[in-house]
Amino acid sequence: RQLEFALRRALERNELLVHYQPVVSADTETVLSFEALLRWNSSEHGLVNPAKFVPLAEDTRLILPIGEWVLREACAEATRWPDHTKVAVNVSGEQLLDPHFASTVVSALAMTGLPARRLEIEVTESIFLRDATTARATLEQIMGLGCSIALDDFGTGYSSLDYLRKLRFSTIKVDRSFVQGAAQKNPESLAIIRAVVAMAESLGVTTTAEGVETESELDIVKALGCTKIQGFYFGRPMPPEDARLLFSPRF
Ligand code: G
Ligand code: G
Ligand code: NA
Ligand code: MN
Repeated sequence: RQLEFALRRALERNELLVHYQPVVSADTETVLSFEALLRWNSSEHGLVNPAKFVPLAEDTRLILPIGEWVLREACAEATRWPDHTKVAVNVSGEQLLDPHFASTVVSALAMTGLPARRLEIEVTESIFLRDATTARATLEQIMGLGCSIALDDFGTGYSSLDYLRKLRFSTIKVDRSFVQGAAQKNPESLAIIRAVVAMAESLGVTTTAEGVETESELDIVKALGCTKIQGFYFGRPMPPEDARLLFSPRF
């Protein structure tokens, strides 16, 4: 395929970029972290949607070199932020099951000088479907380095609670579909967010409400007790220069 051929060249042609989306505290509305989100500006295909090229990168295993690049790029960028600010990097199953993944993380931290406690790795439930034992072992290695692990898109996959018992996630990210539902007073969405927040609290895990776009969505997820908020309401994924400005005093 043509897109695959172009993606093979994307790294060396410097066509890949990382954008950063703020995650704020529900209490103080200050920035706690940024999620790194990959973007591809292809010379042939223009801006390509990650929903399209990330799966292609996974199928072709190009996600391995690309993911390594994202990790280094994001860690390097985070060294410019205030010391308490984390960066969250998405990692696919292909990356996590790669035997070199842990050493990729070690070298990204070493090369950039970012302390491990400032790097969060985001995984989805789907990584546990293929080889849960290896996935868990690798995540434990990463946690051993001092990094934290977030469980992304919670509630949309298989939602086995088994890995919540076995792994110490630092954050559960409540999928945007529940946030939207809750703001529309959908009783099932409300009940599910309540249950997730209660479970997270008793496990000592924080919760991030994803995809908060409106004030009514913000109000409801705050009322439900989510600890962190991410979404267009506070900021879209933005170039690193713009993300840095969020730390500068405004006039
Ligand atoms: O950026 P956007 O909001 O459109 O993201 C679309 C999808 O691509 C999300 O599911 C996100 O997790 C995934 N994605 C974005 N950046 C990365 C990345 O650096 N690595 C991996 N593996 N997935 C990513
Ligand atoms: O799968 P993951 O949760 O990693 O993907 C994050 C995706 O959600 C990115 O594509 C990002 O651009 C998108 N996103 C983040 N905030 C919002 C939001 O408020 N509304 C919508 N529609 N999408 C969002
Ligand atoms: Na994510
Ligand atoms: Mn998500």
